Amino acid sequence: MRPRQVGRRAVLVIVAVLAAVVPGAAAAQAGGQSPRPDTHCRYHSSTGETRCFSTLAEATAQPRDARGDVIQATLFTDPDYGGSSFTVYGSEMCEKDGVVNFQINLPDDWKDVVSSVQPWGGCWIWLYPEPDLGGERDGPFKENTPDVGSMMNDRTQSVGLS
Ligand SMILES: [Ca+2]
Repeated sequence: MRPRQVGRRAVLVIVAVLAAVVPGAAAAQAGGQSPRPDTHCRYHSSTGETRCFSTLAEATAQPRDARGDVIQATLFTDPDYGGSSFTVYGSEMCEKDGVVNFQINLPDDWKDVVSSVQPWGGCWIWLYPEPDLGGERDGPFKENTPDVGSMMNDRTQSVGLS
């Protein structure tokens, strides 16, 4: 009996800690259409987990996450890498094999807001106006791009990494 009680308490403590460090995630869900200003999230495509912080430096502090996953891309809501950001961690660097190696459907509050992008991990970024890589895409964005251009500005709903 005693070990089980201890275990339950430990779980409660962990839940409380998680709730304390991810205020942005809760606020984004409650807020609806767009991320809160100055919310910096990291999305782990291996697990589907998203965690948000108050600065980009916090969101990208680990070149590799706890699973060893690498940063593949950062998306920004404003031009010139401003506003809120969404950093994608994936299982490995992209290969230059002519196909999209990774794809991400953006959460609802990150749809139709992306204005600038930074590729990492050897990836090129493709932006799509519909979920599941649907619609007429733009890219590849091979380098830091302070303005994704009129075709895809505030229209991205899914992202391909190649
Ligand atoms: Ca925008």
